[in-house]
Amino acid sequence: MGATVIEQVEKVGRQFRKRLASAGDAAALEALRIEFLGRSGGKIPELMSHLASLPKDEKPAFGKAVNQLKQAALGELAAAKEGLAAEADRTRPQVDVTLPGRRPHLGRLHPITRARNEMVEIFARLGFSVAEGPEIEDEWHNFIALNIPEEHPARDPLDNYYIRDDLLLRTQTSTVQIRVMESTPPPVRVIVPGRVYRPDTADAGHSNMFHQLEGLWVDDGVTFAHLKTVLDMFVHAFFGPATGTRFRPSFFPFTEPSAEVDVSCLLCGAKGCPACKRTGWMEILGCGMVDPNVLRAVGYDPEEVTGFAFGLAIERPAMLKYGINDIRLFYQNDMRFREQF
Ligand code: 2NL
Repeated sequence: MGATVIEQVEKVGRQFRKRLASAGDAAALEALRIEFLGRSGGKIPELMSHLASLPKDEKPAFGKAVNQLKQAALGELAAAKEGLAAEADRTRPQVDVTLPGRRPHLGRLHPITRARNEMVEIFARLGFSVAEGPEIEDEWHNFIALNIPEEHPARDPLDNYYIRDDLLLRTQTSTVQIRVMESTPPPVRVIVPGRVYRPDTADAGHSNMFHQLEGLWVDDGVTFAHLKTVLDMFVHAFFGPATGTRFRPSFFPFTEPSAEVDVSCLLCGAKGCPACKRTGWMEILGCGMVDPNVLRAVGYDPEEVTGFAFGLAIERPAMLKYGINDIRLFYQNDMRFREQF
């Protein structure tokens, strides 16, 4: 008889656990609590009604068994409740999708990069390839091979960024063309874009770092006519076919003869305005026929080959083309400026 009532307790226990396993929310747990532990009519308290019919010596063991089941059921219900709460916490959305989004800043090309790419593309169509080289240079590549003598004012230590007795930040990218000629027999047809450095005080038109694009074409029979044609074609491709060009005699140690090239003022259509100082023209580059001393310095024979070279600051045509009135805007990374390109 005793064994059967204990079995009764175990059966209610099994029932409770089976139902508990399938209770999926707080309401189901509460219904389970009322069904099994409810003060009036709960299945576990109800078991106690058997107590009266048991022999005296079996009562304590039976009472203990019912009590243990009650305590266990209470504990398991509480644990299940906690488990549900933790599960809800874990699956609650971590992101508030109703908040306004953060708009990402899209990257874009810097106007200097844009202008350089356009120039490289134009010269590539004329058969020029791109060469690059170091920004820290020796005096041979920056001055001596370029026919700039020791006493020349361009070599004044105060007008250069020397980083050691014999090393400086390059002041033009001609250094790379010297390197190309030193390592390649003629013909060469290269352009060299890159940063150059001069200790200038910054203002609307000057920066102690700017970007140069130099070009060089050396071959048997290259003449000033090739120089004029290539630069005219460049100006027309970059600024538009209606742009006028003007070649004025000039002087550079590394070219002879030398010239400076003006383009008709893009702002006033060559009528004369404050931007072109009422001349109708704006200077954009320097050029000339490579000096025989430079050809000899790299081991070329000036009786065999001739060449022309030119150099420009990328900033300058970029400012003219895009209507930028202060060179410093290029280097400040102000997004209000950058986003206009
Ligand atoms: C300017 C314009 C120029 C060159 C650069 C050059 C390079 C070699 C040989 C000869 Cl390897 N010339 N470059 C020529 C003329 C002008 O730059 O205003 N420079 C001070």
